Amino acid sequence: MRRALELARKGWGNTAPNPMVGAAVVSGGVVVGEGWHVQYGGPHAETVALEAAGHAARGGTLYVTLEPCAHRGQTPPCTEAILASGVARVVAAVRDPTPPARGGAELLRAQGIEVQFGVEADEAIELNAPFFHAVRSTRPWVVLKLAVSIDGAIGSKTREQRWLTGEDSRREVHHMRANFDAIAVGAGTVLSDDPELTVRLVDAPRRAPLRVIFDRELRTPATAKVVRTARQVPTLIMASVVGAQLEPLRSQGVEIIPSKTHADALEKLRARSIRSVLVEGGAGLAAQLLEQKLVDRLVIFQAPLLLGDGSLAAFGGLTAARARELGNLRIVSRRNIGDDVVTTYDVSRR
Ligand code: AOF
Ligand code: ZN
Repeated sequence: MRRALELARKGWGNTAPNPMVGAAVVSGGVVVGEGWHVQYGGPHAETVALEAAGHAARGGTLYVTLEPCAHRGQTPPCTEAILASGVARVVAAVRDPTPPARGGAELLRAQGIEVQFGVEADEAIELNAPFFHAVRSTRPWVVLKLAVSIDGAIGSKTREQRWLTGEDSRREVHHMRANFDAIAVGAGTVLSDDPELTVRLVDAPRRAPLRVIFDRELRTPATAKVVRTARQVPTLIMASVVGAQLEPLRSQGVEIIPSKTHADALEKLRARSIRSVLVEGGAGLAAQLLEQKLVDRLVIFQAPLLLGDGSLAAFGGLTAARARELGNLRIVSRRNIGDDVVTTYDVSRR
């Protein structure tokens, strides 16, 4: 199953809104076929692995990171390919939660195939978090990513040090971006950093993530990079005030979406099929989203340096009460990237 998860990850950035899925066929103790879902609309992982295995699949076990589908969508049902292959057993990491596709297990069991669930289930759900989240929420899956110093700051007093983390971390951020439907920042970050918010340094995803600015008071300048390039990569501004300052933004292709609150803004994004959002700062937006319980994962890149007196705290404005309520967070993963430490914390439903 771990191999199947590794295969699934090869679909990174290319399968949304469908999940990344990997599969391996094992017979006589050896892997006789492997496959993964390469691209949205293409063949499902199970069918690829079974085809690679051919006759060797007979009597074997199919390991797959998601319950095989029972529906005819863009491709025939995987349950058909499984029945035709002659495998005796299917081990799936997790149930498919989507109404048209689910139910493959029951169908296979009725045909005498043994079906098991639960192997590496947490990993499988984490890998496709937006896919699983979409069936139980009306807002997108929200990941808040910040780069911080040892002393928990995101910028120095004079704000002159723009990069805290190393080159490998920067590439990792672009890799992360490639698998999100949208990348968001607050207006303050646009004013101070003038970011591009595009996927560079890594292979381009199937669809470029949308760029979203949380800008209640419409402070985004018409000269910002995200505005000037809005016709190449769509840029949305979520604003609560609308007025004369709209025209210079709209005329460059920016779309302005009236929204009263952050929660409202997120629901409006979801209504436009945005199922995952990577928020990259700044401190103010980070604190507000955490305060308002609108974050699912916190990804902290910690660089080996200090920023000292007067530096900008990562969650400036977060109340002590909310911090206490958040309590000790569950660590989803932690690893070293170059000289930085990257930790993913679970903040959903807290
Ligand atoms: C995938 N790839 O490897 C598996 C999927 O849009 P369709 O017709 O391709 O069907 C998509 C659904 O099929 C998807 O939402 C999921 O429930 C199920 N399994 N999908 O794209 C795969 N195994
Ligand atoms: Zn399928």
